[in-house]
Amino acid sequence: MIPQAKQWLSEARRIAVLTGAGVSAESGVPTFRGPGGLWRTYRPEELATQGAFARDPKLVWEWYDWRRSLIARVDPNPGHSALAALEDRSPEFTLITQNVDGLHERAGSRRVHRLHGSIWRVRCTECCAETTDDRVPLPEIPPRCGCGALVRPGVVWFGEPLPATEWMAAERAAKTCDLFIVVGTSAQVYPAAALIPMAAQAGARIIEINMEDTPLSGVAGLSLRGKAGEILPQLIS
Ligand code: BV8
Ligand code: ZN
Repeated sequence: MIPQAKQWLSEARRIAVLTGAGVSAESGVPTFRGPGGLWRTYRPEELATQGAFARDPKLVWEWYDWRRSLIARVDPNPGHSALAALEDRSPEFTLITQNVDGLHERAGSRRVHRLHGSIWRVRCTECCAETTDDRVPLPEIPPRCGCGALVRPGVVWFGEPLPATEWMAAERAAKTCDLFIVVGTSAQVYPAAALIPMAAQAGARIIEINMEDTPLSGVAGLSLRGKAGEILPQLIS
């Protein structure tokens, strides 16, 4: 399967990649739905919402502060680096990520479309000022804006629309690429997962890299079972 995937890679002119939490797993960042992905007894769908934040901003920020402190201690893994190397040598390359950890950027990826925002951005709930705040741990929880109001994490919560420019760029890449590589996502969160059938519909070849089957594995022409940090470097070697 690897030789076939390498062949597709060499023939591709326009490459798009969609990543999920699985590409950061080997860096030590727990995934959302896999083992160790849970935090205390909560599920992401219970905490990553406006309702949870309105009810208990302190609890939601404790979760984000825990994740931020963990992410600050880890490094990009060979999977992130392989994608950065692939960008450097491909004429047209678009990286679309659902991750908010910033590890693609730290690995050297330049054109990254972050569909779900960034855990390092914070936005004021009153004056909407958005800034980068990468202090770990946060000096006060929940953190406040200079105007005195609460700030929220600069991520897209369940029930919230994705940033329009990022989504449009992702759609355009899915519709125009000739190779779409899906790495480390359970393909359960929409509209991000819709990019996969969208690319297939537009005639792109689909390669899925995952430890296990996903609901959209059937759409992939090639499914490479294994760790992203091991498979991606093989693909670009
Ligand atoms: C919206 C940011 C509308 C926050 C996140 C019912 C049916 C269908 C859809 C819905 C529904 N009910 C509600 C919806 C919509 C909802 C949704 O999709 N829900 C799902 C749960 C059913 N979507 C939304 O709400 C979206 N917004 O629809 O708005 C709208 C429109 C207009 C106007 C107003 C409103 C917003 C979705 C974004 C939510 N925010 N994150 C934060 O991070 O705190 S989503 C969250 O899940 C993360 O971003 C994460 O990236 C994402 C997806 O998870 P994965 O990345 O796939 O991670 P997961 O753990 O699931 O899987 C890991 C995979 O890696 C596994 O497959 C595993 O096998 C693999 N793996 C593990 N290790 C490795 C590996 N693979 C390779 N190598 C390894 N080493
Ligand atoms: Zn403010």
